[in-house]
Amino acid sequence: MKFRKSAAFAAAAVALVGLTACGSSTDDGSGDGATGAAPSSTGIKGAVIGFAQVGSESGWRSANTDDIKAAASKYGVDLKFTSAEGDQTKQIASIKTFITQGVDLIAFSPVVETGYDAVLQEAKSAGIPVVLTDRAVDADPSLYKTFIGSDFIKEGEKAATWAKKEFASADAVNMVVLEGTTGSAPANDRKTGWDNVLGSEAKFKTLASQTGEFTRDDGKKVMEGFLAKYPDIDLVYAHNDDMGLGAIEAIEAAGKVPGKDIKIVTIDAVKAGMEALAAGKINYIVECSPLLGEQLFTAAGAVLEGKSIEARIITEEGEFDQAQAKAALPDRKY
Ligand code: GYE
Repeated sequence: MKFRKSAAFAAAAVALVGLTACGSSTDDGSGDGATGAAPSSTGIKGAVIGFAQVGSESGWRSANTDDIKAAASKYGVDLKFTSAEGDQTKQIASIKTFITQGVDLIAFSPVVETGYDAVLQEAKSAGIPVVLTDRAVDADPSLYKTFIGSDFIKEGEKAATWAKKEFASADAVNMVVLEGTTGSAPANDRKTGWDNVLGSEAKFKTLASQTGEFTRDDGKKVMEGFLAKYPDIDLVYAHNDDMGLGAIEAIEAAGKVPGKDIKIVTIDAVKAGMEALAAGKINYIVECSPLLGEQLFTAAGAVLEGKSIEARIITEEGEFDQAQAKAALPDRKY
């Protein structure tokens, strides 16, 4: 159903101006990728907003949850927050509960891309607007007001562009991939982005690619399996910092030096990831900002005031090597 998602992006290209925080390749290191106008208090103050979170799988997710809760209290939103713990069925059930409760607006970050058509239709029939944050969904774009979040394809492209340069003089690169949650937008798109840049480069050989569920524990376990099977890994591409951090533990336990014997590139730039980068254990991180609270309530406020908003709101994100991580860490917000 890729067609429907591209339709949403095409719509975004011709959408209105005013709320966009368009991606830039530079970053002030503060980790605050969220820009744009502050919410107008008329639409948002006292509004009852249901937010169905993915879960608590990573440092990114914790920062995202904290930011949404903080922004809700800053703007006087009556936030009904649920966490699906990675279970789509549970997430759909809580969206249905929000519909029954008659909340003013529903926001959620879809666990995976598909399977939300019916519940989105239900919200629409009940007259409750929906805003997607962080992750995209493959559904008719008329079923939600906007999708706020990063460009995950671009993130994968940035990671691969670094790898291409880093291994420019190598004849062959043996790579393993720690994928995010299977079927989730960031796992799908970070793979697409990587392949856009390196898919046709024969010298990059993918020895193995497996999900580590975006968690440190699974990243470690999967990496242990890779290390047992392949003695000659040159590069780990981890779809998030937490799995990269798990991989570091596995690599060290195997008597190798992460960042030297085996290079690591990850996505997110949460504090623990940035610390590992500053220590030379991760080699490069592409940023994905979890600070979506301001953008969420700005968009929600506009929707509740009956204003039209952009179909796609993109978050700013940067990239970090070791020196940039060291410079950015003191001001890092998460
Ligand atoms: O990169 C990962 C988290 O959807 C962008 O989910 C988010 C991803 C993030 O678990 O750490």
